[in-house]
Amino acid sequence: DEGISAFVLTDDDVRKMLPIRTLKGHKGTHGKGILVAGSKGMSGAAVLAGRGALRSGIGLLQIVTPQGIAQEVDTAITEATIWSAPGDDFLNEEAWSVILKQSEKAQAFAVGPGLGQNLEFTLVLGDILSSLSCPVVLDADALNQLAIEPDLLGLRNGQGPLILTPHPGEMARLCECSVEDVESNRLDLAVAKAVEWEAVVVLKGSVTIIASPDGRAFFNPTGNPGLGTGGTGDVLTGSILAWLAQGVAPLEAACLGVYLHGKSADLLAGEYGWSGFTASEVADKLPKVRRELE
Ligand code: NPW
Ligand code: AMP
Ligand code: MG
Repeated sequence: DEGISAFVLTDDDVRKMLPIRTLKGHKGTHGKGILVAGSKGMSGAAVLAGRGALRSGIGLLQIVTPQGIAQEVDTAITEATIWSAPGDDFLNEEAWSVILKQSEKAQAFAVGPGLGQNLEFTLVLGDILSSLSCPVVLDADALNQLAIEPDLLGLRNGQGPLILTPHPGEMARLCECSVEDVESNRLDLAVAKAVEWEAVVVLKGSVTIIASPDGRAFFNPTGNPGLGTGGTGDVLTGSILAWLAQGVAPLEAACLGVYLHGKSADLLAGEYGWSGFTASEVADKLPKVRRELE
């Protein structure tokens, strides 16, 4: 489409997006991020997103998760602090008071991995979008809630930056079309929706597209089919959260997150080929690929 400026991300582009560490930096200056994630049977999504955030250098990670799985999440991810919110299997509407209490000092939020389908959370999502002025990443079940209740997006209304990270199935639900429609029209659709929703749209897939609300788009050249395994998207969400918390601007945080996530998978593919590495391993290689880029 001649109206769209699209670029392929390079090492040089992404290197410039990395936050600079100073000798006196500490966990406060490295940023605090809040992850709202997990439900019964999907505590792993919260753990993997948390791992993605920690391996991307977040200063402090706080996880808001239903009390029924809080112990599991706490045990699995030693470095994060856990805020258990009311709810055995899923977060309920009382989660908002916990999130609000945590929001004061946070630089960024990520919401959605493993939350499950739970209508009570729709109200919480509305509060998040209308009240939090720091960048908010919406993934997985937060996107599914948006697909059911599209009016929620209007609540953002310039309140603060928004980043959406749909895979083609989630994008199809959001756009009320088929996965085939999404896949045959990826660039135009990602850009149109980024403009319409005033959000950075990360349309995941074999070539992930990062679309900016100003109409630009970036193709990600890293990654491989080994990423087609459970939990890799959750790791990406946590990683983007961490770049935001470290002060990287929304579009750059999305590009940085996607690019390094793919590089990490490419490093693993060098050892294992295009299958058999896991989402946790993708998270764990992030510092190494970041180091190689610096
Ligand atoms: P199909 O089958 O091809 O028609 P869902 P989910 C499509 C959590 N997780 N290209 C595809 O459609 C997540 O965080 C928890 C084309 C497929 O059927 C969520 O909260 C884990 N199509 C929750 O699970 C680890 C594609 O979308 C459908 C596509 C549900 O998320 C796993 C699947 O999407 C998981 O992350 C592509 N590249 N990608 C844990 N350990 O706790 C997807 N589709 O129904 O949104 O299910 O993505 O698994
Ligand atoms: P999710 O479906 O939310 O777990 O996200 C899957 C992640 O794996 C996204 O970052 C996708 O871009 C990535 N991914 C899936 N399949 C491929 C592929 N064939 N090539 C490169 N990346 C992929
Ligand atoms: Mg996902």
